[in-house]
Amino acid sequence: MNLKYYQKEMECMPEAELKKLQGERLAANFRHVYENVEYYRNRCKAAGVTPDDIKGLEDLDKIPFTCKDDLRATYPYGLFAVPMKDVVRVHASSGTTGKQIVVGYTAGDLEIWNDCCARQLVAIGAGSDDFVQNSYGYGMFTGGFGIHGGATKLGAAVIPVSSGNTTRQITFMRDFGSTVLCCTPSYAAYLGETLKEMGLSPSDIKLKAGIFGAEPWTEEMRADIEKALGIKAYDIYGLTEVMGPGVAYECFEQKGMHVNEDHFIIETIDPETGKRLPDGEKGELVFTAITKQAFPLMRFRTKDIGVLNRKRCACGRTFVRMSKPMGRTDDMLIIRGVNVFPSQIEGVLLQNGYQANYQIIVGRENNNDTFEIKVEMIPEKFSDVVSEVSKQEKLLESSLLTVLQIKAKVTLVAPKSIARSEGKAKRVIDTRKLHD
Ligand code: DLL
Repeated sequence: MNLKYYQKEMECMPEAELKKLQGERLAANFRHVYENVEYYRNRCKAAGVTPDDIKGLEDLDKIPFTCKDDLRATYPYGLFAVPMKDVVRVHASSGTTGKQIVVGYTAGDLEIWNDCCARQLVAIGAGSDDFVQNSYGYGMFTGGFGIHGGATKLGAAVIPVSSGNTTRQITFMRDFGSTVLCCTPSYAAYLGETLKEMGLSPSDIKLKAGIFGAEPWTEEMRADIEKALGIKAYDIYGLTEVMGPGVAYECFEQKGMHVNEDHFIIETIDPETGKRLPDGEKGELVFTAITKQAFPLMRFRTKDIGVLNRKRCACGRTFVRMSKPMGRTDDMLIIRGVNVFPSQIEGVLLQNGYQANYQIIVGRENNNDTFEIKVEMIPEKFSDVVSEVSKQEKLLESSLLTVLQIKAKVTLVAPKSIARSEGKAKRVIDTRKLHD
């Protein structure tokens, strides 16, 4: 195995040096946020914390948390820490109420992001000779542009195909000689099936590796994808609020994802008490951005559950490894790589004159997510004429598509046919086994 690093001086920095660097960067960035974000300054004042109190890593616990609600309360730009003239990019993703959460980047932030994604590509053996087929969605989603920036910085040739148009993806793969594929794991599995359906096999393409993330996937799925596409499949973790893809990346070892600790501090906390947990204990992942300037969140609670491993990795990197996320503390679903909150669905139903009597059914067929919403007809709209029912279903499907950015199959069912609950409504039936 030919071990390569993109920024070895950082990726393999001795632990004591790394901690010192993190402490210095934390103190400086906390001051930057405190001085420039009124909302957060007020939070700190209420907690009795000033920049003079934060001198190093040992003071991390004093810093108040940030969560998705804070992004909602300050929509769209209230948490930005630089003047808007210095912002060169914004991205967005679903928030809990259907309102998007908005994040921004300075030119310097984009360079950091490019470096983080380039590290991932190099860690799996990619270099300037590679053709990176980037099938993550381009647009407000961070996946497409994030990987694009990393691959470009590395000097690889990017094929910016974005997601969708699956047979064309295979044609490009074959004709353009793609060697690295980047997309969600469910899309990778679908591409594998399509390859087969087109009468082709892995020997007809030049792919050698893939970088798949943005949604939960299992080791079984990894094995399926590796077989179907004839590649090594690697995991990548990230989230819009923190940066996008590239917050953490897998190396050849495929045993956890290295967190880019020179740019982010990761902690695990008890989601109930907010208390910091020792490494090795399962808890909610919390990130602090210590170098980003436009949108640096302090102690952002991700709601993802995971475990940290500080044992030295055989690859030589000293960055801590996080496990695959093992679930979430909220009700966010990730369907075909898109974040979906049941509250968004409920909002659309109510706006369309339906009641909150519905059931979301998510499953997986051939490694692809299925997504159906059963909705009770209401007496005023009741019809037993098939064409009328189907018209109403189509209307709802299109309103849902606008809000969710993903297609759901709507089935209207008879009034009062969905079981009423006596406690918390069980609105989601998720039969996917996404966590090991
Ligand atoms: O999914 C960023 C990304 C793009 C990551 C491309 C990797 C590749 P969001 O849309 O904000 O950002 O969704 C973030 O997705 O809190 C996790 O719950 C989940 N997630 C992301 N990566 C993984 C992964 C992008 N490798 C949310 N495994 C996060 C499991 C993941 N879940």
